[in-house]
Parts: sequence; structure tokens; C-alpha cells
Amino acid sequence: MADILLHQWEISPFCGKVRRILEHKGLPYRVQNYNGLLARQVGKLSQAAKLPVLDIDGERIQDSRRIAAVLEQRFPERPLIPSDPLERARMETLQDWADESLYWYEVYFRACYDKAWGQLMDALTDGRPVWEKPLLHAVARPQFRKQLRAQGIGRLDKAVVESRFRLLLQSLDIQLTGRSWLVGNHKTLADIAVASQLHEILRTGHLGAEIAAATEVSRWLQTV
Ligand SMILES: N[C@@H](CCC(=O)N[C@@H](CS)C(=O)NCC(=O)O)C(=O)O
Repeated sequence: MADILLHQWEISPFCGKVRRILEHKGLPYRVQNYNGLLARQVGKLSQAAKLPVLDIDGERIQDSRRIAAVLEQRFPERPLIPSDPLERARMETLQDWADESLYWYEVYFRACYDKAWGQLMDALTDGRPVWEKPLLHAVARPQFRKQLRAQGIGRLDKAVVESRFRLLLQSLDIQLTGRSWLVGNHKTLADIAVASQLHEILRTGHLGAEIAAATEVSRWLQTV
């Protein structure tokens, strides 16, 4: 049995993605959380100073996509990467969209709405001394907003971002109509990557009703 340690923030969609991959493959793992000021240690774990990072039998792997590829190679049972080239290409496109675009909606909904921000701060300081919360708040919120402006979505009004998000939900709903999975006939990394972002939007967001109204998306989310 492999010795697997996931360095994570519980509330990070990319860490949720790795947990779902490990659970799909039936691999037991331990977690190390970096809440509060422990976040300062993340820079020592990964060049990009980002989580998830996975230690597997002494090897350290950064980035959810790289982690997914290594796990698939080492544990090919219950595959998540399709062997068919067209399905694989579709899976890669959706994974990239989830990781590099949909993710920013989740960041926007957390950084720009006070209630979601409060929930994020509670989760990120869980188990830590109370004085760390105002400190993290003061450092993290401007950082998130700066990242959002650089990415572009942070320059848009809430109404515009929400209406774009609704369009994306409708488009996913159409893609999932009469289908169990986004690509092919079994669960793939596309399902896990997209659902991991949506689950986090649901966790701290105010758009739960909109996601529930997308009936195909809601049904599929319960299975991923
Ligand atoms: N491409 C990376 C993205 C990971 C990522 O952006 N993680 C966020 C947490 S959700 C992070 O570590 N942010 C810290 C920072 O940007 O300083 C992956 O797929 O693992």
C-alpha cells in the first residue's frame, strides 16, 4: 500500500479535486492542513507556493494536473484518463477550462461577497488561534482582489459575472442532459475537475439556488 500525504487547504477546489481522485481510486491517504499562519510554510513545499502538494512514497508532486497524471500512471485501475484520443482531448479541454477559468468565478464569489468571505476565513483559520483570523483577512483579501483584477474577471460588475456564470450552468446542463458523465461513458478527470470547482462555489456561495435549478448539473454533482 502506498504511503500518501496530501498537503492541503480543505476549502481549495484543487485539493478537493485530488481528494476525489484518491477516493475514486480507493487509495487511503492522510492530510496535512495549512490553516492560518501555517500557510507561510507552503512556499517551502512547492515552487509555485500553491497547494495541493502530494507526497507519495517519498516523492513530492506539485499541481493537481501533475498529481492526477502520476496517480493514473501508478494506479491505472478505475481509469480517469480516457484511452480514446478524442475523449482524452475533450477531457483535457474541460479540465483546463475548469482549472484556469471556472476557478476564477469561485475566487470572485468568495472575495467579492462578504458572507462568502467570512465563511472562507472561518474555514482557513479553523483550529488556529483566534488572533490569526484578522491578520489573514487583512493580508488575503487585497491579495485575492489583486489576482482577480490581473486575471480580468475582477474588473467586471457582479451582475455581469453572475449572468456569465448562469450561462455556463445552462451550457453544462445541456451537455449533461441524457448523460451520466461529461466525456464518454465513465467518470473522468473532466467530471472531477469541473465538479470540484462547483462544489466549492456551492460551499461558500450565494448561488446555490441557481445551481439547484440546473437539474442535470445538480444530479451529476451528487455522483461526482
Ligand atoms: N494549477 C494549480 C493551481 C493550485 C492553486 O491555485 N491553488 C490555490 C488554492 S485554491 C493556491 O495555492 N493559492 C495560493 C496562492 O495563490 O498564493 C493546481 O492545479 O494545483
